[in-house]
Amino acid sequence: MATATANINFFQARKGLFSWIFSVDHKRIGLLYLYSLMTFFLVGVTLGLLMRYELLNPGKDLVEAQTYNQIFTLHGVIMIFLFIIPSIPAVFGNFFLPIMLGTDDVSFPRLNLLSWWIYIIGAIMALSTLVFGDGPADTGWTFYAPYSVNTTTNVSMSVLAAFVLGFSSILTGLNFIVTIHRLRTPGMTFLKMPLFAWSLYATSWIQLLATPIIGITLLMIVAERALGVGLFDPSIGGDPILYQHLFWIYSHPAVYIMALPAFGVISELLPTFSQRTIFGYKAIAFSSLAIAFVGYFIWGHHMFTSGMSGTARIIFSILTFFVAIPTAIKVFNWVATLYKGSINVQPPLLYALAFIFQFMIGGFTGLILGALATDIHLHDTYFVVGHFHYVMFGGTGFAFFGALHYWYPKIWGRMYNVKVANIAFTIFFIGFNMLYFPMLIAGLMGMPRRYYDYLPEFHLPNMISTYGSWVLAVGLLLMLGNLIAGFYKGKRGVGRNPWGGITLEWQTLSPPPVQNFDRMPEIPKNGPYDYENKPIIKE
Ligand code: HEM
Ligand SMILES: [Cu+2]
Repeated sequence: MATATANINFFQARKGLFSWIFSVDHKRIGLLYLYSLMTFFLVGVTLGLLMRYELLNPGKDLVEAQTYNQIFTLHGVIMIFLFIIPSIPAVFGNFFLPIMLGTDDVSFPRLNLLSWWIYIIGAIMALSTLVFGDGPADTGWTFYAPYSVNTTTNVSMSVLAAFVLGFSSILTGLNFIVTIHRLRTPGMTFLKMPLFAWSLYATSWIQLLATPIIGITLLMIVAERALGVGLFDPSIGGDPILYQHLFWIYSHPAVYIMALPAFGVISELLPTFSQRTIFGYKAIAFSSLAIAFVGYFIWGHHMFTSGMSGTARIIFSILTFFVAIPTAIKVFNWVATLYKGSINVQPPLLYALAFIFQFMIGGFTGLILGALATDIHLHDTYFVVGHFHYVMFGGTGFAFFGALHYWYPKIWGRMYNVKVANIAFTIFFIGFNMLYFPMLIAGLMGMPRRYYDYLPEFHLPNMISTYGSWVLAVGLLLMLGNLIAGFYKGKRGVGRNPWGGITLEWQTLSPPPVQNFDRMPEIPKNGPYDYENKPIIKE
């Protein structure tokens, strides 16, 4: 591999917009996803801030009730389908999976480019509802029937967008599964794969098997709206509960499409910054598969108040508790990795620690919602809104930004300002918890979700939450500003391995050459996290 061109890095290879948007290099595609996904994320954040502003005081602050309904729906659609589902796999999976496996690209590079294009088309469709038809859907991101069949807002375009985006997700999953089976470098057995690769593997199977279900279900909504076929609307002979089953059969596993890659990232960050071999490699690897599997059988916990039989509700409740087991196994192993580690406090580690803290709040509030008795009280309250933001944003979102700070020097060959990153993290972390913890309290007090107004008794938690959203916005802007400043002014010469990581991406140049490696990577003999026999990486 050590040819003369091998040292041209992937930024230098070809220049110009077209060399990017038609690139089949997995690294460039990863960055295309990064830039587009961050743009949509900022749109979603803006909508979130608007909602929080409306909820600052009881009564109308900013927008009408109907506008508010459309804002939370668009916010949900953007955050779920355009940001958090693709996030870690599409950006860091694309960029790093082939490098971590010691190979030069994914199995189907053109399909990979196609999935980015499909993603962009789906995103444009989702945002086009702002100008076409009666405006963005007002159903909530769940599109529950029969309202979604009857409202005049542009539900059809929103669900078609989600349908199209599903293909992008499926193609990425397919690509990763084949890449992991076929392209591992000689000597890299399954049990020598980094845990990030394991997590992507489990995720990919969910993407491949569950996504078609939501695709078909959403098409049924379009058919129902256009032709009145009578699938979900009881006034024409349909069954709205059927819609809820079909929707959650995908959308619960989709929670693991969001969570598993984040677990994978955390399993990379902790050994690096504890400078210690990961504790319980196999347990972490196999628990990802267990979560992916059990995750298929618990969708009914979203429907405890929808009119399911008592037996079904008890079974779904018990099965929901089962998924806590493999998840707890991971948390124990992470904490054990930190224990007796030699901890090197750096920005990525801060994000990882915040992840563990916030994901645990998300997980425990999830158990409260999974318990049949307590869910009856909490269903459709702000407790749920607090819970899922802790999981998706406090969990996966923080893992995403941790990954960005971790792999930043590898991707761009420069280093951001660490001090500013630490300050930004602190503000972001405080803002996050100020924004969402009061939602849990408001929910316990009985405040329902999806309303633009509330009773005066809920004022205090709402006020704190809105102030928190401003603190969070400041932290977020500082973090992104610091990362962007780093592209232009960040210190160069970070070397191959600035953090002392042990997976293969740290053996190559920063930024990586077009072919990924300038020489054959060495696979650590005793598995991927053997800090006792850490290979010495020469510059
Ligand atoms: C600045 C950041 C954010 C703010 C201020 C914010 C705020 C809010 C608020 C106030 C609601 C509740 C609306 C209601 O029930 O009346 C909401 C709903 C929601 N948020 Fe966020 N959010 C933010 C970031 C995120 C992120 C990062 C995600 C996903 C990763 C997300 C996903 C959702 C979803 C799925 C809903 C439910 C929408 C629905 O009810 O259909 N949010 N958000
Ligand atoms: Cu669920």
